[in-house]
Amino acid sequence: ENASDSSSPGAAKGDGKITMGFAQVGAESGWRTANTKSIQDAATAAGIDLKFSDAQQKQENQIKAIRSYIAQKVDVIAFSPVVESGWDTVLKEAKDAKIPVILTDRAVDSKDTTLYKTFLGSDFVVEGKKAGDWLVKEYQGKTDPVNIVELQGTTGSAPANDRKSGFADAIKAAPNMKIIASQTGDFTRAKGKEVMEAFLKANPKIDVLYAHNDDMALGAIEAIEAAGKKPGTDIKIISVDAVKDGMTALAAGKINHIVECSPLLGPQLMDLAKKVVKGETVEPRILTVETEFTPEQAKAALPDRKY
Ligand code: GZL
Repeated sequence: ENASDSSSPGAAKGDGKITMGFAQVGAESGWRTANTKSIQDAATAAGIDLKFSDAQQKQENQIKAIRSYIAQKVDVIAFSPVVESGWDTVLKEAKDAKIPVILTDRAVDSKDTTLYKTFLGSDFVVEGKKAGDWLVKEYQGKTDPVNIVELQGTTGSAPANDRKSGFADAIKAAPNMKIIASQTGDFTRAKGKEVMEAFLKANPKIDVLYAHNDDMALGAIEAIEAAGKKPGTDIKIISVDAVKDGMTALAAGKINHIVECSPLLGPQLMDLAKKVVKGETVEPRILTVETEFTPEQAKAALPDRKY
């Protein structure tokens, strides 16, 4: 009797329905909220039975959730690794249990790529490069020193590592540009505000803020205004994500440019899950389609912005 054979769909419930265990990072930002909604709505639309957990941005909670999905013999596990390292052991346990794993949003640095079937998400190095390229163009022809402060995402996360390196590479084209301070704001508004307050106290001349997400940029805007400076004018701001609140600040000229990072991975994830559970091979890396916005483009996009 192989009813409990976890390679067949609906093994956990035996009703042919696919059961997915999803271990989410947390609820740290507007982007994450939109990402969670996209996953939950897409599971319902796809008729996939979703077990969902929020790790409050703690790796040990994500590992616990993945272990519980293995114990429940779900058909497929998907998650967005809060940081890049430390996943091999639990991914090996999933592999030994013959449960396929799909990575979404963030990547892992495991050398063994047989530990997961595919990675669906953005290229964060490209996002950082887009932000840097825009800044270099913005200051084209100017030779005065440009002092940049950087609010990094969660320490050790793929978006923080890659957005930092992509941006740093791009601004090498402008020798007058210098990152004078760089610190994590953990992708949250509160921390972004706190760190920006410290930047403002320690650095009399800040020309530009590069924030790895809109939530930290919005927190920084509060700090900049409290210091009696005009965000977008006295201090130019470039951010990443393009969530509604970020786009609203962009349209109002408080942010100067936003590089989009789409959270709407749900539908593609569910399609991939069905293929992977059937044992079909899928592309090892699936890139999200995304763009970037000026204030004018934000004004035009806002009315029908889904998130
Ligand atoms: C990027 C995602 C990041 C967002 C942040 O794909 O992992 O995490 O840029 C979110 O807003 O907190």
